[in-house]
Amino acid sequence: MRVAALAGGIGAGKFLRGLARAVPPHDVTVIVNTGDDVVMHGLRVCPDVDSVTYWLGDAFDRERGWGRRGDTFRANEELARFDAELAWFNLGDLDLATHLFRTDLLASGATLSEVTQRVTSRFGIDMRLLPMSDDPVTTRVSVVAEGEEVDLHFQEYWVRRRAQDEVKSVRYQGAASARPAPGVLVALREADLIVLCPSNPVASVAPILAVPGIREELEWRRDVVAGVSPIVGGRPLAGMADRLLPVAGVEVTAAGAAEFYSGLLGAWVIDDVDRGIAGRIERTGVRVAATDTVMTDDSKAETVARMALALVT
Ligand code: FO1
Repeated sequence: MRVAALAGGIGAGKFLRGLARAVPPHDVTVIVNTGDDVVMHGLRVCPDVDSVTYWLGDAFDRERGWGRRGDTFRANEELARFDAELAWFNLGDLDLATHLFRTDLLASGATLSEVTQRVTSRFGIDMRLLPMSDDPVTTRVSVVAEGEEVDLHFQEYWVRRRAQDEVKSVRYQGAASARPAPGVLVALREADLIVLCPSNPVASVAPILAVPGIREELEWRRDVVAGVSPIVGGRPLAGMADRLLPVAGVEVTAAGAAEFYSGLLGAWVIDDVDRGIAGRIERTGVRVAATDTVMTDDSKAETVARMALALVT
């Protein structure tokens, strides 16, 4: 049973821990968003790749919702003493080691795929993690701030400005000329199940779909594509999956998120509380199953993963 998963951060991390209990982890390829990658103080930071790595490596800080459990922020605090403006993106001391290691290898000519393989093996991860592309793709958010339209890096919008601005549009700079990372298209072509993790559709999954060839592969293989709704009862399952859906013109419901993936989904897993809208989604030609998708532990996540598997196999 070969599985390919399209993944963002928190929701994906939780789900993939369950998937690891449902199928042999060696059979899983996780294709991770890099659109929210950012260069900070000269260091390449890959928030979604690192989130999935830390979740699967049992090192994620579940309470904070990002970074490593037990981390300290001494370096960042010291940076703030030089200039508070420099320290808005909080890099933990342990987390910094990951960025130092990655940046150094990239500078010596390694690709992001190669670096990711080194990082995930250090965390003892059996799944294969691939960045969506080795080429730079940057999610940019156009917002109205103090009456003027400004174009921001995704992290400036989300962390620095706390996602408070009115969003006009989102674009994935560089995506049109990016190539899928080695192994991505083959993994999608050969998968018995392609799963869209319960991640933010606009911020996490859409950048992956924007890399030429990936969306097309899902369209061809629609029958084996199962998504897990990141929206439960009109609210996000984890993180900020509700944000930005309105910008894409769809409602913040399990049906709206399914609509966002129109033409790509064979099946859609929703939460029990959303059973009432299952018929609406089914009428668009998508198989629907409901379960408790609030993955408060690995065994619940396993149930969700098994449901996605059952819908396509
Ligand atoms: N999120 C925050 O809300 N504040 C931070 O200071 C912050 C720092 C940070 C550092 C490394 C990292 O990998 C992620 C970090 N995040 C932080 C999370 C990140 O901004 C987003 O949640 C993801 O990019 C969305 O998937």
